[in-house]
Amino acid sequence: MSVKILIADHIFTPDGFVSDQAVAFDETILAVSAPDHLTSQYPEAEIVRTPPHTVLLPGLINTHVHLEFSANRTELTYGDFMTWLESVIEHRDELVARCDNATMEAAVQTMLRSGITHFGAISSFGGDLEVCRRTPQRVTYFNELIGSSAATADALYGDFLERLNHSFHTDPAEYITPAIAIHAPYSVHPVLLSKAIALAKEKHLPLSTHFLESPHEREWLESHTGGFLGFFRKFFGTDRAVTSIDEFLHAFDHYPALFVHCTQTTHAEREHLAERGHTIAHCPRSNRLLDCGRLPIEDITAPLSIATDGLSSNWSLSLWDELRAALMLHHQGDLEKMAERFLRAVTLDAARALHSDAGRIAPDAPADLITVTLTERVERDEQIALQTLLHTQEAATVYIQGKKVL
Ligand code: MCF
Ligand code: FE
Repeated sequence: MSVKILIADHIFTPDGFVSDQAVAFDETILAVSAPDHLTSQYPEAEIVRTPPHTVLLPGLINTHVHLEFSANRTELTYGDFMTWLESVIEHRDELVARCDNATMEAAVQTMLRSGITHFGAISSFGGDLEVCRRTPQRVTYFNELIGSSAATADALYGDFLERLNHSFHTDPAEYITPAIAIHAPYSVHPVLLSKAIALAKEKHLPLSTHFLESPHEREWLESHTGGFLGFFRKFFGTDRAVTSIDEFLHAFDHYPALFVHCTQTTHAEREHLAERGHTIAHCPRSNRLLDCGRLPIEDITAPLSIATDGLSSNWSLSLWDELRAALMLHHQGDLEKMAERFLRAVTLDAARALHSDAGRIAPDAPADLITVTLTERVERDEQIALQTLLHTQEAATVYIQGKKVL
């Protein structure tokens, strides 16, 4: 692939924004430097000049989305986690049946147009595999494991393994990586849990789990009471949780994973996640709609990813929309610093959680790049992250592995 030099007013690097610089890349980023310097270093390169007020960023990474639930608009009930979960069970078959490839492709396309070059797809059934194989984006394909009863554990594990194996057979032209998602502490039997974590560790697969999302979940795991008691009595004829918070959490101690939601964690649990090298994925709009509380991001020392969750608990799959919502939800704290932290949460920190070397504009990183063009000059350099976050709906151009896809 021939070398390109992309010149933009502002570039988001791992050290923050730099101005009046350029990036030289083929499939990989070669250098970040002054335009004159790069043109003499790469005299054959094609020069790409972007319009005034253009910001160059790493491609955005949405670590957590449920494509198979993309048909939902108004069917699922919001306002309380248990009510939502019951509505998922009631409408699941019909929602999944309506969610054909065209629906999922549209979801993936809107993500691409908004600048998402890589997403983590939580696959409950394997119905999204074809779409994930075909898309130009990178996909971490999280095969979901679920099953709380010992009686059905073997069958469910077998089904999970089959889907996982299926996702291993990829063409070199596809950008899909197989991975494992453990649904949640309340829904996965400890025997299945340890088998799946051992497998992820053995095969070095990205690993993810929903964790301490709702107050009901915490109450059920601690005291076997609350909203989940009625739920488990009704659907499973049981009245005891299969695991405890500590047992579940410690099962991940020797393999870093992506812990999604964590809205009901304690300070000590959040510290433990940080110590063990885990990443926390934050889905502020989903949390609000399912009444799960606010993740205290000011108390997180672990790397933070911000993700949309699925259309099962959101109205869009745009990370720009998600970041704007996060900025409003976390209404205290320095605005400029928070905006920069959020941009890092959808690039570098998200990449690490998905075992990717992208998410950064730095030499040797894969050339996953997007440009967004603001309509006017940003008066103060300290506000570039904030103003970009406030005003962007779609990317102007998108490169994945150096190839222009939009
Ligand atoms: O992240 C949200 C809320 N928490 C848990 N699960 C899901 C979410 N969106 C979709 N889900 C899926 C989940 O993957 O819904 C099912 C699972 O397959 C719920 S369990 C019947
Ligand atoms: Fe989710």
